[in-house]
Amino acid sequence: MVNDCIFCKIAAGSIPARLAYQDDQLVAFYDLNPQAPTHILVIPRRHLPGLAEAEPGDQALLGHLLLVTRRIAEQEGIAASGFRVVINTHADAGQSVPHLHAHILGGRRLGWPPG
Ligand code: DGP
Repeated sequence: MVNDCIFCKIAAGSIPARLAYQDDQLVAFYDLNPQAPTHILVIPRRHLPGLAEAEPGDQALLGHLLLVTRRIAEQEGIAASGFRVVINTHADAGQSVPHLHAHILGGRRLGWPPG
């Protein structure tokens, strides 16, 4: 837990969020500023600043996270119609919260390439 990290606080339950999924390693919650009809963030409970800071020892966690995004897409009813998983990493990608998070986006046709 990093004291000034908003996502650590959401994982700990000290900042409220509408949860979509949780287990012993991950928490998923609806994005405050949704960019699609379904927009959910999946984070590890343990503070990890981002994908660029992940290490070989995080392999199982990252694999679990990816499979959970699919599970949540199924739960939300967007697995068949299509969904996108995005991990913004560092400034050029627009990462604004330095705690690893995967966006799950769906429920409409998503443009490509992204802006
Ligand atoms: P990124 O730009 O990839 O770092 O995405 C950060 C996302 O986090 C952004 O879409 C808005 C969301 N967000 C930021 N603060 C909060 C919060 O307190 N609650 C929720 N539910 N989402 C938040």
